[in-house]
Amino acid sequence: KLGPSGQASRVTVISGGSPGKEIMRRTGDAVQRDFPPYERQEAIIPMRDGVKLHAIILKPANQHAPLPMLMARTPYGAGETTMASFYADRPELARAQYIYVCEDIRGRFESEGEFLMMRPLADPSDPKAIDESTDAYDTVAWLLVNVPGNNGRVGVIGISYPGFLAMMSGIGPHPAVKAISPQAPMIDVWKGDDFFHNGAFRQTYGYDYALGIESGKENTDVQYGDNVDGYDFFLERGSFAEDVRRAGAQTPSGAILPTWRLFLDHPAYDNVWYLRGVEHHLTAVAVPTLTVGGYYDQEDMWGPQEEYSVLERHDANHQNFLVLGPWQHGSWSSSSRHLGAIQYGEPIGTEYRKQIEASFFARFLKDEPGFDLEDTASFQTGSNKWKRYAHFPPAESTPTKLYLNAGKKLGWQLGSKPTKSSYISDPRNPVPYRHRPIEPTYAEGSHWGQWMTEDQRFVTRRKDVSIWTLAVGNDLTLTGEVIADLFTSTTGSDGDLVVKLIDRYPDDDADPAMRGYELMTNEEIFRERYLNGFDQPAALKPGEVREVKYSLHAVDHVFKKGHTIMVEVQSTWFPLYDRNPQTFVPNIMKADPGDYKKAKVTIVSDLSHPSGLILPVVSQ
Ligand code: PG9
Repeated sequence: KLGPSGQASRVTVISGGSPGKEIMRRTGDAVQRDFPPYERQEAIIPMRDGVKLHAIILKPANQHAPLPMLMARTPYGAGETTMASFYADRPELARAQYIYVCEDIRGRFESEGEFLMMRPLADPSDPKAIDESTDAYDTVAWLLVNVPGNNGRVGVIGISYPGFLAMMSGIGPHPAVKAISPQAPMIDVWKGDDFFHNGAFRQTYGYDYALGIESGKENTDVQYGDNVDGYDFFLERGSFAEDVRRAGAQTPSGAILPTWRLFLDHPAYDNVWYLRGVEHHLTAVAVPTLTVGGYYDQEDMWGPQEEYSVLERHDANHQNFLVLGPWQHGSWSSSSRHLGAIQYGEPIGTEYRKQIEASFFARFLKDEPGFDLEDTASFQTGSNKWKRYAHFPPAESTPTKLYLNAGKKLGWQLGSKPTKSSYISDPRNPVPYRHRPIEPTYAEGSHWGQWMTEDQRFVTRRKDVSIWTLAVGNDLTLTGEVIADLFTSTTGSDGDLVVKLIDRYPDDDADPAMRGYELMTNEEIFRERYLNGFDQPAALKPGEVREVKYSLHAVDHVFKKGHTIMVEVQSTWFPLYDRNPQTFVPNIMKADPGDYKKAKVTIVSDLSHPSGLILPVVSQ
């Protein structure tokens, strides 16, 4: 059965026997690996409030000396799939010999208690209060006493939800926790991770993920219907409230799924989301922390970048490390030499796992030499080279504005001619975010994992997309954060802006598959009702020009000579994001069909409105 986690669902054990010799199949390549034999045990671990959590423990069968424990906590089932992920996703760690522990979190699979999506941190002054951090603490305390042969040190690792749980283990950590690796952790599901980005609701993901995980203790497959394209499915229903109504009873009691309820009742960044925002609680680097993220992570790209940069402010002891690469969600566990159309030239996941991940845990859990990362490792696309930086972004990265000039040209100087570009954004005909048909997120054969590297030519001819270009004369290296800074107006009283930075390959590229290819390097949405603050939705004044400035996240890419830089702006990105009615309504989740109106969106660029992208230029 496919689980909601891309990570967990990619590996299937097709033949077992001795746990030391697993034969595994990954999407696309068959792998047989030999591992030292491990013995499997199950444990029931009491938490401070009496709730018992279930865990699986794998111990190397021929263990001669005390070993550290490597722990993952998960909502996706600590059973076979997750155990296989230890062998398949982290073979270097499996071979290096750790006592591996995988625990079902509260309310999931075989653990007792209630599951709460992204459980907020509890009040630390209340000794009875529980959260994911106290559960990790209690689990470690129990393991130290009850698992013979451990060396008294624990590392915590996980991707995505388990990445968030790894980060939680490092907040008020048990003293035995000596290293954590939050990988693609969601840090704030409203600001930039799974459920909203800058206030725009991730309709397909919010719908699919909550249904997949909250309709029962185990994962549920989500269907839209036979041959139903998600674009039509969500367009026909309209608002999210209508999606929920049409889904019917999702729980035995008939209650609405708890996370759907949160979406419906808390569309803005109120206390419900603020308390779940991990960034507000990161006040110390309590243990060495190796954060890993993908430049093409379709789920949690924001989390790792935000986590690293907040921790960096508290990193007096240089224990905050970052690895970024052109990976989709969790794909550093694969040995692939490419992601969709992007060729890396080498299996960069394997290199990362061997040279950084395995040596990080060996250093902090076993005192072995070899971990030589000063601060950040990043795989730079375009040059296809690993880079190491003393800080991210590196000191030599200079924020430089690339202006939107007249004639749909980009320029390093603001043009002398004022310019305006307009399009009609129609919520009844929204711009698709990827090629259709759009399958349920985790359905078999879904293209969810690769959409961010899709060739954008499928939308560039649309009339509701504005484009500016610049031919690249010399190789242009960008390393750091890209910021959109646009001056826009709309005839509506609400609206969304979507900005993409694209590397267009030349028509005569040496690789025939890449000729004319339009590869996004950065992209993001902003819901303009939140221009005064994420907790203060307000109507826009029709026709008024306002500045919309927001982050398009980090990049490490060389735009090669002969390529073209493109900036694209549009106002819908469907059904990844719900449609903005473009008429201000108090709660978009509950908008009526009549609220969705066409609007004319204008992007202005002149002396007093210098629209452009602020780029982290390293060299050109
Ligand atoms: N991206 C998934 C997720 C994390 C947290 C909340 C909701 C979804 C995951 O793969 O775990």
